[in-house]
Amino acid sequence: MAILYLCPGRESESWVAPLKRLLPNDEVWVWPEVPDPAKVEVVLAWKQPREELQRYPNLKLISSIGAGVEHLVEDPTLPRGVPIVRIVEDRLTIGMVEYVVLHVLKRHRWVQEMEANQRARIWKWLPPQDTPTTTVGILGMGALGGAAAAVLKQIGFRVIGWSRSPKSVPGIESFHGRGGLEPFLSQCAHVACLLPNTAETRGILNKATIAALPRGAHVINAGRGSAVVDADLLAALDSGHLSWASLDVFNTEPLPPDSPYWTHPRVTVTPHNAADSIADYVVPTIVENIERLRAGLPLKNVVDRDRGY
Ligand code: NDP
Ligand code: OXD
Repeated sequence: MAILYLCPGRESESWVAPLKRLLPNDEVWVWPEVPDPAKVEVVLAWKQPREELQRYPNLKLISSIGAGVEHLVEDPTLPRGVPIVRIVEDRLTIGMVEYVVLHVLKRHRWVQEMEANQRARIWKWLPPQDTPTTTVGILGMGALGGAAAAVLKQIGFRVIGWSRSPKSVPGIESFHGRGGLEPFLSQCAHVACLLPNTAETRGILNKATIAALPRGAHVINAGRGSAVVDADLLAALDSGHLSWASLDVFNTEPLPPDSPYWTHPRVTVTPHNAADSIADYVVPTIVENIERLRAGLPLKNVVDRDRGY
């Protein structure tokens, strides 16, 4: 079998080395060097060129090398019967939990105000905010959102979650579906968006839904930039309706130099590095799926193409 690493623009060596080590009897090729397309049975893909995946007549498995899969499910030329899997892995999850907790705590403990005061040599006591009565909402209670919710709960916050399907998570009030969105948002002092990029989630943080947040709320987005209508978010920051936005993902990446986010006084920009796929840890999970494929066992972390995630 040949395994093809098809991730244009990403370095390949850290992926190819563990693949070769764990699959010594298989060929591992790095696109665009494909000696025999008919031998390719597994593709590891990230932002692959459209139509490229049609070139492999014996393809049996497509694995994203990240948690997100919009680059795959939105490619209409993808061979229909081939399963798509994605990454759910502890290091990735820990990274996202750290990111969400970091940004919630920075606001909760007035870090931005205190840093500004330090720069101005101002000794100013700021009142502690009460943790158990501060509500953090998680938009997208999946692998990453669910883990962040659990840690925030453990710290002592009141945590609520919103997802597509109803959930029953002890200690976390759950909302679901379009009808549950505004009742959920209306309670959030902080809202962290960890939604995938799908037709249903695009623009979900817009003028109307942002207006449903309490005045002074803090928006965190580490899912996908497409969830946010930028003009509406900026207007809410400028009017004071939102106190801060912590943004790791953007409608255009890299964030263009003229984006108002760069210089906005109440925005924290990070360059889409909330959580990274680290090859040494992710490759074994992909290899497990390859072994399952060979053994005819059910695959793990299968994507539902129609749902889009
Ligand atoms: P999951 O598929 O495990 O979770 C997605 C969650 O979103 C689920 O709870 C799902 O609901 C919910 N959801 C999806 N569509 C809707 C909808 N229309 N309405 C309400 N809820 C919806 O994904 P992960 O947690 O693993 O990852 C989430 C996203 O995080 C990825 O898709 C990726 O875009 C992003 N990401 C960002 C990174 C970064 O560095 N910034 C790194 C890694 C991932 P339900 O549970 O009912 O299915
Ligand atoms: C992912 C990402 O989807 O890094 O894994 O954004």
